[in-house]
Amino acid sequence: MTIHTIHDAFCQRVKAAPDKTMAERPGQASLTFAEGLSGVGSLAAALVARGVVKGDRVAVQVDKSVEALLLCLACQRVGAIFLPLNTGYTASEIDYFVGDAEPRLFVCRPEDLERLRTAMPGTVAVESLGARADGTLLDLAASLSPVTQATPVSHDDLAAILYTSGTTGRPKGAMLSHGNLATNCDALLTAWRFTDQDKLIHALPIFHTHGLFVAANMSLAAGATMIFLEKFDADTVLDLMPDATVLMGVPTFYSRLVQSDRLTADRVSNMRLFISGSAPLLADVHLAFRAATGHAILERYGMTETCMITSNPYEGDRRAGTVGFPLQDVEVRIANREDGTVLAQGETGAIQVKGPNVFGGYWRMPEKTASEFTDDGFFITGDLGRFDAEGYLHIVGRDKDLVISGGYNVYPKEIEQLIDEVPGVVESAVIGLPHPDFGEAVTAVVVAQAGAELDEASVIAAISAGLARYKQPKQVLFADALPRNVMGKVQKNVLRDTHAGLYKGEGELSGRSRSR
Ligand code: MCA
Ligand code: AMP
Repeated sequence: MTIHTIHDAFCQRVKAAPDKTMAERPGQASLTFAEGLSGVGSLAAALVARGVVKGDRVAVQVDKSVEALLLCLACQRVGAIFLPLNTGYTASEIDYFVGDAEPRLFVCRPEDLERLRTAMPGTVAVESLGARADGTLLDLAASLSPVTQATPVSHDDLAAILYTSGTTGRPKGAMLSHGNLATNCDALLTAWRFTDQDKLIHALPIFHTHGLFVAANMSLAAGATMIFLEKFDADTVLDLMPDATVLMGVPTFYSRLVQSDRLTADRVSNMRLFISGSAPLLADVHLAFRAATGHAILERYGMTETCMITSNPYEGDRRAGTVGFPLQDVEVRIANREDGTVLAQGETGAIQVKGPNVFGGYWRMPEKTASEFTDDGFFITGDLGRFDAEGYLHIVGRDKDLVISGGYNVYPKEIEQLIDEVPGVVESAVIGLPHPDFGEAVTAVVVAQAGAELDEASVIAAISAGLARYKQPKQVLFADALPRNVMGKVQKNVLRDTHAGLYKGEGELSGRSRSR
C-alpha cells in the first residue's frame, strides 16, 4: 500500500468498509468509519467558518477524544497544520506556543473557554471541544454543511507541528509534512503486519507522535478498530486484552502490567503483538513479560523529528535491550561525536538518520535546524548507539541533556532556570535517576545559600505554578557544590552516579504504590 496522506488513506478505508467500527469507546457509543468521515467534514466546515485556510496553524489542547482525532483529519482536509499540545501544559507554557506558532484557531477544553477567549490575542479564534462530544466547535460544526472536497496538498506541505523542548530550554516546533507521516505509516504497517483485522488498545495520549502518528494513524490508514481509552490503566487494559490484537505503549505500561497476576498467557491468547517505545524498555521487564505471556515485546525507536526510525523484527528475534533494524527507506548511521566521521559496525557514537521520515526543520528556527543536520543531510538525533554484529541497533545513552519520565521528555534546562530563580538557591542541576515506574525520575540537585531556609517542599512549591506536573521534580536533593569538569561544565554523569539508587521511594515503589 502506498499512502499519499493519512486523510486520503482514511477516506479509502471509509469507501471500502463504511460500517466497520473505527473506534470503540467504553461508556460511549462506538463510531463507524462512515460516521468518522461525516465528523471530519463537519469539523472541516467549522474550521473554514473560523477563517482557517491552507497553511494556518490550529492549536489544540483538549482531553483525549475521538472527536479530537477527527479534528486532526479535518485539519488535513482543509490543508491546515495540526498543532497538538500536552494537556498538562500550564497557561504560561501555552502563551509561548501561541506566540511562536501564531495559530488562526485555538481549540481548548470547555472549562478553559471563557478564560482563553479573554486571554488570547485578537488574531486567534478560540473554540472548545470536550471529551464527551461537547463544546462550541462541535456546536458550530453541527450548524454547517460539511466540507466534502479535500484541499489538495503535496507530500512536502506541512501536516503538523509538534513542539519538543530543547537543551536551551526553549521549545522548538518540529515541522512534519504529509510525506513524513504517510511514508512512516506505510513502513510501520508493513513492518508490523498491521491490517484491518487488527483491534488496537489505544491508551496513549494523542498529543504526541506515539499515540497520534503511530497508533492512531496506523489504525485509520489500515481500517483497523481502536479501543479508544481516555488513559492507561493496567486493569482496564487487562480486561480488554481478550477482545484485542495489538497494544502500543511506553515502557511504564509494561512495567505496570507485569506487576499484575492477571497477566497470563490465557488472557493474551487473542493478542498478536505488544509494542514498546518512547523510552528504553528494561530487559527485566521484557523477560518478565515473556515469562508471563509467552510474548516478546517488540521494541522500536523514534523521535518527534523523525517519526519511527528502527524496529525489532516482526518475524525473527526481538532482542531485549535493542531497538532493531532501520525501517524501510530509512538510513541510520553511527558517527564520531567530535569529527562526524562515520564509524564501523560495533563502534559507539552519535546516531544519525536520513529518509522520508525525517522532518523539514524547526518552525521559524533556520539556524537551529541547520545545526542539527550534517552537511550531507543526516539528522543528528542526540542519541548514542552502536550496531551489533547482526545489525541490531543498541541505544547506549544520550548526547543531549534530557530526562524521559514515563515516556514524556523533560529538558533539565527548563527546570534549572526556574529553580535558580528561587530565593536562597545558588545553582541547581536536574538529572534523571532510575525509577521503577517512570523509568527515570526528574531529580533536582540544589546548592543553597548558607542559612537559606530551603527544603524539598519549598523548592517544588516555588516552581510548580508554571510547570506541567510531569516535569516537576519527584525529589530534591541538596549538595554543597556541583561537580564540574575543567571547562567548568556541571558533570551530570557524576551526579547520576553519586545519587544512583537514591530515589527516595524506591523501596515502597516495588508494589503498585507510587509516591509523587
Ligand atoms: C503522570 N505523572 C507523571 C507522568 N505521568 N510524572 C512523571 N512522568 C510521567 N510520565 C504524574 C501525575 O501527574 C501524578 O502526579 C503522578 O505522576 C502519578 O500519576 P499516575 O496516575 O501514575 O500517572 P498516569 O496517569 O497513570 O500516567 C502515567 C503514564 C502516562 C501512563 C505513563 O504518563 C503516559 O501515558 N505516558 C505516555 C507518554 C507518551 O505518550 N509519550 C510518547 C511521546 P500527582 O499524583 O502528584 O498529581 S512521543 C515519543 O517519545 C517518540 C516519538 C517515540 O519514540 O514514541
Ligand atoms: P521525543 O523527543 O519525545 O520524540 O523523544 C525521542 C527520544 O526518545 C529519542 O531521541 C530517544 O532518546 C528516546 N527513545 C524513543 N524510543 C526509544 C527506545 N525504544 N529506547 C530508548 N530511547 C528511546
